[in-house]
Amino acid sequence: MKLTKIANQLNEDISKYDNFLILPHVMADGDAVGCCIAMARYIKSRGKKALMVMEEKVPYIYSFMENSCDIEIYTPAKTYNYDICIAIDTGDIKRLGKRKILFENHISYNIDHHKTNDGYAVYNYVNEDVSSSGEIVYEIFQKMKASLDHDIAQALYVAIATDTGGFRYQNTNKKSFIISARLMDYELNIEKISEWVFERTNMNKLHLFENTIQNIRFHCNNRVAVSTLRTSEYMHLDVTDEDFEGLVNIVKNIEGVEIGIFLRERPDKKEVKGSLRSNTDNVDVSLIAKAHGGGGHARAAGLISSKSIDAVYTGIIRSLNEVYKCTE
Ligand SMILES: [Mn+2]
Repeated sequence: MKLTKIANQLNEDISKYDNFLILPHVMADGDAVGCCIAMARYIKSRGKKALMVMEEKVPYIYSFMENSCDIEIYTPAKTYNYDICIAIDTGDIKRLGKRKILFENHISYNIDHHKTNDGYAVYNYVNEDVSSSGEIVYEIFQKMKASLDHDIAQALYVAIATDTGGFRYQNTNKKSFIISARLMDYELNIEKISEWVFERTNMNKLHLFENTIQNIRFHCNNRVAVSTLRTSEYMHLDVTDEDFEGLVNIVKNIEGVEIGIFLRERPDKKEVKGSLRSNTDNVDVSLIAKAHGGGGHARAAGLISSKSIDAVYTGIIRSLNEVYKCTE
């Protein structure tokens, strides 16, 4: 679907229907949380009911936006009454976790920027040429001539700022700055937002840093760096999924490294979560991730696997050995 078409369709549906569910992907990041808050708050401003339904609670670093809209953690036993379901920043239906059942038999929207998106909704808008879903949601609002407010602008700014790594990653483009500049019209407190989202740390996170650095191993003439965290290494710490965000950057940022990979065991779910980053146009990590059950972007991709951490590690290195034509 084209941007104008999805915007018109959504505009009509907001006028026509009363109850909306807004869904970010599992282990929601700043883009997903920000976009969903913006969308839920906007729909509510049109006098309709909009509930953002999360798989897990809002990560602490985004909790300062929690009161901007109605948010709940998904309860399978509960009956949700709604007409329309909107997934944002969610590359495929599996990324909705247990909530994928909410998507069935309803009018559904899929608004996203992951190039591996397979168009799983009734109405799909996927644009892989933008930095973030935040840019897309902003443009949809523009087309709809939506009136924004401080909290909507703040949520969209967080979406764009986090997916661009604070306007540092390769996906940062002119439009990311222009849209962010326009959002500044709503008197955003950039210092406060940045402190919440980018600056804060704690002792538990420092322990994760320490172990991540200790476990770094190199492959393919030091062009590939991998670090791992096993459950046994962090079970004693009071950490949640969000505390592992960004650890992949430790390996990605090493001088000379082209591919940085971070793998960790998730204790409760008996699965392995992997983050893959590429510093080069020569290697598209979304293809490597896809080959191992994940997806994402050329420079940043991820996967969740039910195999052992050693099996995932070996499999990924085997794929990269083929790409780099090396043997270790
Ligand atoms: Mn995103």
